[in-house]
Amino acid sequence: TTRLLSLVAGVALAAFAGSAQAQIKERNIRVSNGINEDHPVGNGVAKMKACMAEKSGGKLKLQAFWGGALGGDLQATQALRAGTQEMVITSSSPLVGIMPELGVFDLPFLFTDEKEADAVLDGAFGKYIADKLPGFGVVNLAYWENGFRNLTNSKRAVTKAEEMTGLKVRVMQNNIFLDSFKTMGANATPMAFGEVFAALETHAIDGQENPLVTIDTSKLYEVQKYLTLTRHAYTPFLVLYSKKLWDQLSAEEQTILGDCAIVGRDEERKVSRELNDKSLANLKAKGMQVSQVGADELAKMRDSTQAVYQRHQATIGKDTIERIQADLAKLRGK
Ligand code: KDG
Repeated sequence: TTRLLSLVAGVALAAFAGSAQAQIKERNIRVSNGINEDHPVGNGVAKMKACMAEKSGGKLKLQAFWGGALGGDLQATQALRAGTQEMVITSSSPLVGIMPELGVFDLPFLFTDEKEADAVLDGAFGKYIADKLPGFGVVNLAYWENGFRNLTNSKRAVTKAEEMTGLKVRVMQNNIFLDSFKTMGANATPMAFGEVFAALETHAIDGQENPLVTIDTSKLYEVQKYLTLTRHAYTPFLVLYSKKLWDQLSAEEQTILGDCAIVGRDEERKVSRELNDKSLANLKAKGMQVSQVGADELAKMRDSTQAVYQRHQATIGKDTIERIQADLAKLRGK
C-alpha cells in the first residue's frame, strides 16, 4: 500500500505541476524605460527576465525598450492604462496628474538615506500607495531605485541656493519639483526626460537634476559643466503593469511576475548603489566641476523648502503626508 500511495502522490504532484505549467501561456511582455540599458535599471530588467524565463519554462519573455523608445514615462503609463503596453519602469513624479498622492515622493529632503527609503517603500506605506494604483489602471509590482537627485548646470558652480537665481533648470513634469526649485531661486521649467539632453545642448535650459548614475549613463557630462551634490529628493521607480492586461493573467503568471519584479528590484538597487560612487568619479574624470553644499547651506535649503509641504498638502493629501512622516519618525527613533 505504501508503494501504491507514493505512486498516487507522485502522479498527483505531476498532474498539479503540469496544470500549473498549463496556466502559463507563451507571452512576450514589453517593458519600457526612459534611460539607457547601461543604467542599473538594465541590470534589474536582465535579472527579472532570467527569473521569469526560469520560473515559466521560457514561456514568459520580457522585451525591453530603452531611451524612451516607447514614449516618456507619462506617455508609456497612459499606454498601460489603455491596455496597449504591458509594463513600464517609470519615475513616480510625472504621474502625479494621474494619482496626486504620488507627489509625496517628490517632497524635498523627505528621505535622509537609502535605508529609510527602502524601509518606507517596501513597508506599510509603500503598500498603502501601491494599493491605490489599480484604481488608476496600473498595478505596481515593486519599487526600484531612481535615487537621490543632484543639480547640474552649464553656467556656474552652485554652492548655495542664491546661486541658483536665474538658472533655467529643467525638472520633471511635477508641480512639487517646480515649486521646490522656484523656492530655491531657480527658474524651473517642466520637461520630459527624453528632451533634456538636446535642451541642454542648445542651452534652451541651463541645468537639470537627476541621480548621479543617470547623469553618468545619459552622458549629461557632455553638456553640463557643474555638478552640485544637493541630494534634494529621493525618487523611486514604479514597476507598473497594465491592470487591463494583468487581469488577463493566471494566478501563476501573476505570482511569477510579482516574485521576479522583487528579484529585479534587489539587483537594481544593489547595482545603483555600487555604481553611485563610480559615477561620481567618472563625472569628475569627464571634467565636471563638483561642488558640495555645506551643512549650514543644506539646512537653509531644507528650511526654505518646508513651505512646499504645506502648499501641496491639499493635493497630495494631509493623511498621506502625515502617514509617511510618522513612519519616518518611527524609523528615526523619535
Ligand atoms: O523612465 C525613467 C526616466 O524617465 C527617469 O530618468 C525619470 O528621473 C527621471 C527624470 O528626470 O525624468
